[in-house]
Amino acid sequence: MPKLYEKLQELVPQWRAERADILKNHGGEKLSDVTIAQAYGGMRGVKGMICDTSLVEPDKGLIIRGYPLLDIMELWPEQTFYLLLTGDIADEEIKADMIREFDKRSHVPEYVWDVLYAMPNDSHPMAMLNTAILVMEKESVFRQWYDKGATKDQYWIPTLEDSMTLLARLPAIAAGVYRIRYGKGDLIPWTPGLDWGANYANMLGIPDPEGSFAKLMRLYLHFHCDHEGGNVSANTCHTVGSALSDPYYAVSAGLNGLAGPLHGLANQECLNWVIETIDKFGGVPTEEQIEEYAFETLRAGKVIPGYGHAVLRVTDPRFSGFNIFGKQHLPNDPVFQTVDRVFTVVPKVLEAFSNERVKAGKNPIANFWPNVDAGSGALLYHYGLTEFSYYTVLFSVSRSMGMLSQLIWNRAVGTALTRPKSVGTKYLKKIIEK
Ligand code: HAX
Repeated sequence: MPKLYEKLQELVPQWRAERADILKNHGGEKLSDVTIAQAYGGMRGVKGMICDTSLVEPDKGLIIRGYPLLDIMELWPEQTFYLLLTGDIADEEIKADMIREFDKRSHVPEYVWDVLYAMPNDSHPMAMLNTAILVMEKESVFRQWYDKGATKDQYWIPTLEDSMTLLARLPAIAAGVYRIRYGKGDLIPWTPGLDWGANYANMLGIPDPEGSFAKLMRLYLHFHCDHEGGNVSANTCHTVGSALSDPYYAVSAGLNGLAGPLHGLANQECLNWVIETIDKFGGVPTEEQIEEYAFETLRAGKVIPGYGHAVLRVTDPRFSGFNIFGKQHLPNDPVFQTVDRVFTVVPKVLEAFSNERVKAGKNPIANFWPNVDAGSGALLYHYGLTEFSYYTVLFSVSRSMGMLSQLIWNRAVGTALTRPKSVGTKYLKKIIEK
């Protein structure tokens, strides 16, 4: 029995007691008000759900179970998942237990490969990944337990089962998507005993004589794991899961949201913009050239990908962490150098452009700073992972840890079916008249 399961057996009753106590004694207290602008504006800032796995502070960024991300940069993804769920940092013994558990569950059924090989060869890698996840739904232990009449208080157990299996298989599936979609040759099998991140790196088939690409993959998978509960993918997974759809349905739904250009897909667009800048100016551009191209992009009505955020109001610590990695491992890489230079120029450009927007009666840009996607692509590119359209798949493998840990937590405490109330324009007009 994995140590994670034992730990959760201990924690779940405590979470339930805490929830019951809060509901009984404080259930009527108000969490937030909602304005009409928020209802039109993607419910930004409306506090309407509970998420314990992580928190995003506008002025600090990602905090996983109380630990600011940059304080726990060294964690391996196995520890990340354990931390998201339990709040504890797994020691070496628990980490080894998690590695063994993923090892045991890592075999991908043959029918998944049949489906992936049958997909059109211009399919988006995200569509391939999500299809592979959905096609495995028939194996859901949650669905089997539910059909056999499991009780509500047991739901988290088969949800954990499905989550461990799905996570264990994701690196092989995602690496398979890469090799199939981009004609990289045969699939590379999972290496027993190797950790989740290094296995993924190895199965992609990127040459890595010094093991630094595996290090990057562990970091990448750790950094993208979660971003509290309200972002598009987490919120979608939560909503679908609240109908007791099993984890295969729920995660696939969440990842379909991650495939949107304002969310996870942005990372394929960021590197594009950086490379375009290099191509346009024939090498690492000067600060003046970056400024010129940034204004050109904005005045053409486009966004600067990798900058701005719905919640953050500072440089994303994930960007800072990747920057530390880049300075250690690839300081002379021209793409990395350009990303670093863009960072010194674009916030000022966005501020100036935001002022122009305001003068023209438009919204200001709320955040001029880089988000996670601004720098990660340059690192991947350096190691030879140059297919931009694949980058969101890497993000997805990682983010599945966050979505699944939130799903398990919600099943454990018995969060209700999601059902916010919508209102129509007539209703708005009525309350405006009043
Ligand atoms: N470049 C140009 N304009 C920008 C901008 C940018 N980087 N960031 C925001 N704006 C604009 C918005 O488009 C919006 O304009 P309109 O009112 O004309 O629609 C205005 O500034 C106000 O937006 P905001 O309040 O600052 O930001 P939102 O919460 O609406 O949007 C986004 C947040 C991340 C979608 C936005 O900053 C953006 O489009 N950034 C570029 C794309 C990107 O990097 N996405 C990845 C985000 C990280 C992530 O979730 N990864 O999964």
